[in-house]
Amino acid sequence: PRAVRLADYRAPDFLIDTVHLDVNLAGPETLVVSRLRLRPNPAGRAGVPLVLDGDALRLSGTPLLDGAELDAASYAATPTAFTLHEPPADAFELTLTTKLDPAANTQLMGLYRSGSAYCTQCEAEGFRRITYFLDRPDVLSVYTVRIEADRAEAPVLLANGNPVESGDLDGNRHFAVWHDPFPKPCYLFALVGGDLAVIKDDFRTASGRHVDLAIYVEHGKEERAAYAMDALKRSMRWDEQAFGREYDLDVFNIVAVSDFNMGAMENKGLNVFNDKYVLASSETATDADYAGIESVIAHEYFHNWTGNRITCRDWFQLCLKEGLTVFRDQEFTQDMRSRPVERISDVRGLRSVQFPEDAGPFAHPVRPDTYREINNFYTATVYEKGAEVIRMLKTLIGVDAFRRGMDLYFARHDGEAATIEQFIACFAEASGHDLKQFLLWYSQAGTPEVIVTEHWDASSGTYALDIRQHIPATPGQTDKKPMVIPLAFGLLGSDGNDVDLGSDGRVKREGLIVLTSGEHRFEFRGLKERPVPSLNRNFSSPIQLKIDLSDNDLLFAARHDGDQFNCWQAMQSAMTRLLVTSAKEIREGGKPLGEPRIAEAIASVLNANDRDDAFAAQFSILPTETDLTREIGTNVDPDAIYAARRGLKEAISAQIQPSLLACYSGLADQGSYTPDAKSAGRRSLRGVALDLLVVGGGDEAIALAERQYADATNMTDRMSALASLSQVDHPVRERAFSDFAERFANEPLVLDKWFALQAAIPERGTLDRVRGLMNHPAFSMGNPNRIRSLVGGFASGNPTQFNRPDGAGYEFLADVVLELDPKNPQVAARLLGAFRSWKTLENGRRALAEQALRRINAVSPLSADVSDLVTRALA
Ligand code: HT7
Ligand code: ZN
Repeated sequence: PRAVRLADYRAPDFLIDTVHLDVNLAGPETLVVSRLRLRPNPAGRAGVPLVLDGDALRLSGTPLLDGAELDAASYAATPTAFTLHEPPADAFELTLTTKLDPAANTQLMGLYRSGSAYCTQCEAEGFRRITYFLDRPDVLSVYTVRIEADRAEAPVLLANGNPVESGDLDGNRHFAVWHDPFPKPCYLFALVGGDLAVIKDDFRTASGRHVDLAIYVEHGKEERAAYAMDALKRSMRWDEQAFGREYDLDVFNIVAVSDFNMGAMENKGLNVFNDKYVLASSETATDADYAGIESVIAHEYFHNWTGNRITCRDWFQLCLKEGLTVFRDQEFTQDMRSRPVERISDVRGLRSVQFPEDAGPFAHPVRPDTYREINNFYTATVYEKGAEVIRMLKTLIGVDAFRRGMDLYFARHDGEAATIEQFIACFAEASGHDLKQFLLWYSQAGTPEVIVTEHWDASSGTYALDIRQHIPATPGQTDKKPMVIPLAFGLLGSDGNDVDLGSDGRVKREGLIVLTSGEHRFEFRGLKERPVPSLNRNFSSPIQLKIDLSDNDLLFAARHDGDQFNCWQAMQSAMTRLLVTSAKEIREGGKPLGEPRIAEAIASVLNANDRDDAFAAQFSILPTETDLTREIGTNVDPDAIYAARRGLKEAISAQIQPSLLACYSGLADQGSYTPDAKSAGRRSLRGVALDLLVVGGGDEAIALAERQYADATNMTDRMSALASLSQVDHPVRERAFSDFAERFANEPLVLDKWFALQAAIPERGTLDRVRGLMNHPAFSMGNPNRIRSLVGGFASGNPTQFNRPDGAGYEFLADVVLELDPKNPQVAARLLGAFRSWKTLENGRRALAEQALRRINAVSPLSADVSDLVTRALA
C-alpha cells in the first residue's frame, strides 16, 4: 500500500449520522444488513462520488438507495470499496448487505470466531471487513444494532450501548437490539454472540446513576473474573476522583476471549479482552498477572473519556488517546500500589522496549507523520513515550494547571474527533505557558541525550552544571531542534540530605530545571562542599542522562538519595558501568568482573530493618541484557553481555549468601494468598533472593528451589521457583517442567508461562526445544497468545539464543513469520520487533540477521504489515 501522510489530511466528503446494523449470525452464511443515513459534509468536497471502504467483502443482493434498488450502472462494489457514482446532494439512506464467514477469518480483525463465540475487533481498520463504511475515526455515528442467532449456540447477544429489546424467534433463534446514544467512530463498534458464563455487579456513580456491570467468560471460569470486576469498580471510582469523569451508560460489559491480537479493546460499553487480562486465580496467575489485569482493565475503562467521548481525528493522532490513557492507567496503578516502585517498573518497561525502538530502524515520532500500515504504529513510542510526554507536561505546568487543562479539554472537545494541537492548546490556555516548543516531543523521534559535566570551585563554594542536549538522528530526521526538558533534581550533601539549592535564578521551581536550548549552565553558590547531583528525579523526562559520577558517588546516592527512584537509578548506573566493562573484557578473553561494593549495597538493603520488600526487589535486580545492549550501542556481542551479567550475579550470590538466605527464609509463604501490593512485594523479593541463590549454583540452593516449586500454594511462588531452575542445566529442571505440564495440562494461559520459560533458556539446545514445542498439542499457530509465548518468548526473551552466532535463531523467526503472515499478518509483524536492534550487533550476527530479513523481503506476496516492517528494518 501507498504511504498515508498527515500533511494530506482532508475532512471526509460525507458524514454518516446514524447506522442501523442487522446482523444475522449464521456460520458461513452470516449476513450483515447496514442501513446508513448519510449526508454531504459541508466541510468536504461537493459533487464527488461516495466511496466506502471495504476489506475482503462480498456484497449480497442489490443495494438500496432511500429504499429503492440501485441499478447496476449507478454503483460499483469490489472487495475493497463500494462506490456510488452520483450520490444525492442532500441526506440519503443507503442499505447494503454483506455476507461473511467468521470462522474463516484467521486475521482476527472484523467479525471472527474465538472458540464457539462470535466477536469483533475493529480498531484500527476492521469495521471495513464487516460492512462497507467510511472507516476513519472522524466519522461519528449513532448506532442501533440488532443481532440474531441460534439460541443454543449464542444465548448471549451483546453490542455497544444500552440494551433495548430482546426476544425469541422461530426455528430456535432469538434476537437482541442495542442502542448506543453516543456518536462514535466505527473502530469502537463491537458485538459478541456466544454461550458464555457471566459475573455481575453494579456501581453507583458520583452523581447517583446506577450502572450494571458484567464480565462474560468461558463457562467454569466465573470465579477467576472476580479480581477484574474489583479492578473495574476501583477504576470507575478513581476516574471520578482523580479526573472528575463519570461513566455514562446504563451498562458496562466486558467479554473475555481466548483468541485476540492484542491485550484488550475499549469498544463503547462493550470492552473485549484477551482472557489473559481478565482471568486470575491464585493457583493459575502470578502477581504480575494480577497487576496486568488491574492496569489493562483500568486502561480500557479510562478510554471511555480519553478515546471514546473524545476520539482521534485521524490515526496519526493515536497518541492523543493512547499516550494519555497509559498516563492515566499508570497514575491509577501508582495510587493503588507504591508510587516509586510502580515508577521504577514503568521506566524499566520504557527502557527495555521504547528506548531500543527509538534508537533503531523502527524509530518514529510519538505522533508519526506517515505510515504504510497503521497496525504497526501501536508501539511503545506511541503508548509509553506518549505517556511520558503527558507526565512532562504536568511537571512543567504544575498539578493545578494540568487539571484545569484536562477539564478544559473534556469540556471543549466532548463528542469530537480531536488533534494533538487542540489538546495542547487546552493546557497552554489553562496555564498561560507557551507550549510551541513542547510540541517537538510529538514530532521529533529519538531519545534525547542530556550530557552533564560538573564543576566545583571549593574556594568560592560554587557548584556548576554544564548541561547539553543532543537528539540523535533517526530514520528520515537528521536535524533536530532542542527540546523542552524538565529535569527534577536535588543536590545531596555528605549527610545524605538535599542541600539548600543556593542561588541560580533559573531554577524554575524548587527542584526543577527546565532545559530549552542546546546548552545551559546552572550555578549554585554558597555551598560548603561539593554535592552529589541527583538529576532527572522520578525520571521526570524520558532521556538518556550522561554524567560521569564515580562509583562512590553512585553508591552513596543509591543509599541516601531522597528520591527513591534515583536510589534505584544510581544502583542501576553503578551496575551498568561495571557490566559494560565486564562484557568488553570478556570479549577480549578476560573473566567476568565482580564488585564487592555492589553486593554490599544489596545486602544492606536486604538487611535493613525498615525494608520495603517491593523496592528491595527492584534494587537488587541487575540491568537487563537489553539495557546493556543499548548502553554498549555498537558491535554488540550478546554472549559477552550474558556472561558478564551471569558472572556478576554469581559474585553477588557468593559474597552475600548469608543475607540472601536470611532474607529468603524470613519471607516464607504465609499460606493464604492475596494479590495486594504489599504481599506481592514480599513474594517478589523472595523470588529475587532465590534466583540469586540458585545462580550461585550450590545443590542446597537448587533443593530450596525444588522445594519451593513443589510446596507452592500460589502461582507466583511456583513460577519464581521454576524460573530460577530454568536457568540451570540440572535434572531437577526437567522434572519440574514435566510436573508443571502435567499439573496444568488443561490451562492454556498457564501453559503459556511454561512455553515462555522454556523458550528463554540461555542454552544451545533451546532452539530445538522450541521447534519441538511447536508440535506440542497445546501449541497452536492460530492462537496469538501461544505464538507470543513460545516464538515471541524465544525471539524477544532469549538474547543469546535468538542471536546465535550461526544465525539459526534469525532463520527460525523468518520461517515462523512467513508461515504466519498469510493467516495473521498483525501477529506475524509484531514478531519482527525482535529485530529492532539488529544493526547494533557485531558484524557476523549483523550479516546473518540481514540475510534473514532479506529472505522475508524477497517473498511475494507479503502482507502490508510484514512488508512495511521488513522494509523499514532494512532501510
Ligand atoms: N485501543 C486498543 C488497540 C487494539 C488494537 C489495535 C490493532 C489491532 C488490534 C487491536 N486490539 C486492540 C487497545 C488499547 O490500547 O487500549
Ligand atoms: Zn489504549
